Amino acid sequence: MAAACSRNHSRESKSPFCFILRGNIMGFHIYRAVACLILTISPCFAEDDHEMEEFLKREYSLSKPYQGVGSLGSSHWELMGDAMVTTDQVRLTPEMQSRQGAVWSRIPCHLKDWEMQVHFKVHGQGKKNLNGDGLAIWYTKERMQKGPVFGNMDNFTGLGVFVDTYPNEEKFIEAQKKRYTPRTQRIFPFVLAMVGNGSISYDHDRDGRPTELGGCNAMVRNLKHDTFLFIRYVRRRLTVMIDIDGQHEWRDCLDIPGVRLPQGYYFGASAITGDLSDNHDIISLKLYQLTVLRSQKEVDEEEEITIPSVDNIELLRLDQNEEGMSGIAIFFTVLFSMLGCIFLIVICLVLYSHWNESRRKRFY
Ligand SMILES: *[C@@H]1O[C@H](CO)[C@@H](O)[C@H](O)[C@H]1NC(C)=O
Ligand SMILES: *[C@@H]1O[C@H](CO)[C@@H](O)[C@H](O)[C@H]1NC(C)=O
Ligand SMILES: [Ca+2]
Repeated sequence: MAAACSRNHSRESKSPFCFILRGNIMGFHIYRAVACLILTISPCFAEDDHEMEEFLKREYSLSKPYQGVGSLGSSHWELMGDAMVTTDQVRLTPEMQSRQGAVWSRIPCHLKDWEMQVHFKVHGQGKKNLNGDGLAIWYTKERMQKGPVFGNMDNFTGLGVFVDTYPNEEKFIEAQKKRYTPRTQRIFPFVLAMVGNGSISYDHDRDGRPTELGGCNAMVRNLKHDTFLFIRYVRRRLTVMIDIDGQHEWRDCLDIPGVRLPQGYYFGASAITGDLSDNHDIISLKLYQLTVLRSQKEVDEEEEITIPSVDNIELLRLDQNEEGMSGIAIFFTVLFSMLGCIFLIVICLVLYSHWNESRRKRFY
């Protein structure tokens, strides 16, 4: 299993794919790790083990000193709305009411497999839940549009990953003097991913729950250390991880197969404030190209993708509504079925040796 961890990464110590051995909390991975132990075969890790090489693509990356960003024509990135560049960051919104700002790549991205590392910072005076509204990272067909979805248009086409810092739904229900049940309660800030096809609306009042692919909570505000978001798209698998504890460790946030995203979309980042506000800063966006082996069939299939979609989206929703089995529950289910199997095997062996012995006795 250690092999899964020693995969060469072209950059420092941040290897997000060491997460399984670092005790991940997501049930699926526990299950996978256990399955690997049981079967003691390596194909489990085949997918992650694919020799992947990474190359930083400067044309899709944004980093200090942000040379030419916001000036006409000379940079790969364009600013919009209230966004502005300083020496240390691209500030999407300042800590003021009713602002929105964005930074968009000028060049459509035709890479098949990529990962985006987002170094960001959300900070302000507001005490807990007296701040808003959050920021978003985009890979969409449209660019440079203003709107209500973290400063971008609604009914967007493509992928949005949101760092939502204000619990609209909870506040709305509280305002109606209804109780907010703990079962559905979420801790904010919350990271959430959504895929739009041009006619799916983001439900702002419900913090996007009806259309989410998954997410996780992430206490990202007012931290002294650096905070990162990691979005990986490889062979239609969308993985989002966060590194917000200052430990240089990636924590799993969501991992969804069957996400179909066309090529040639634009990367961007946007943020919005309302009655409540925060500074929403992007320190860097680093895009890595990944080279992955794929069959001709896969290549052909990918070329057919023209509208973003997610396979089995209904099942995904169903899963989330039922809250599913927790990681622990799955772990114990697997553990006990394993013990059950071993028990059976032992009984069989005992019976067999018994039978063997009595047969020998008969023989002599
Ligand atoms: C977009 O997705 C919705 C919901 O999944 C679906 O009803 C609609 O037909 C899709 N639109 C397009 C253009 O594919
Ligand atoms: C978004 O799409 C929905 C459903 O297709 C539609 O009702 C709504 O008017 C659209 N909103 C915008 C801003 O285009
Ligand atoms: Ca919200």
